[in-house]
Parts: sequence; C-alpha cells; structure tokens
Amino acid sequence: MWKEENDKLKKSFTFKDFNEAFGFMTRIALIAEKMNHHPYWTNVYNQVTIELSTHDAGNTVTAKDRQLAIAIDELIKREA
Ligand code: H2B
Repeated sequence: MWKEENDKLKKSFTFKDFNEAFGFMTRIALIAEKMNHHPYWTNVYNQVTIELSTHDAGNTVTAKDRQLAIAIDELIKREA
C-alpha cells in the first residue's frame, strides 16, 4: 500500500536479490522518463523504497504521482 504522509506517496518493495530489485528500478526508469516524472528512491541490496512528490508543484502530491504509483503497481502485478 502506498502511504501518503508529509506530502509524499511512499512504498517499499522487497525482492529476491539485487538483480530483481535493480531490474524493477530499470523498468520504472523507462516509465518515469516517458512520463517526465521521476521518483526519489533508495535501494539497498534487495530493497527499494520509493517516495513520490511533484517538485514543480512545491513538493506536493499531484495526479502525476498517483499515475506513476499506479504504473509501478502494474509492473509488480505483471511480474507476480
Ligand atoms: N519529477 C517529479 N517527481 N516532479 C517534478 O516536478 C518533475 C519531475 N518535473 N521530473 C519535471 C521532471 C521537470 O523538472 C522537467 C523540467 O520537466
């Protein structure tokens, strides 16, 4: 579940290993670039934490963040 707090949408994902985690990030990167909307994220080994906000809108959550969150969840569904 995405959690909305401090003007961000936040979610963490855990994978089997680094390869899976980085592959996920690569797929998100392609979508993000197409949307011209880019995540703040961290990755350690098999864990990816994503925080979505729109800096053009003063670092608040906008429809673009919600769209990207949905697109990310769709990726996960496809991989499941
Ligand atoms: N990503 C995010 N998360 N928020 C933005 O406001 C944003 C972005 N703006 N990616 C875009 C790029 C903007 O800076 C460029 C100039 O289009």
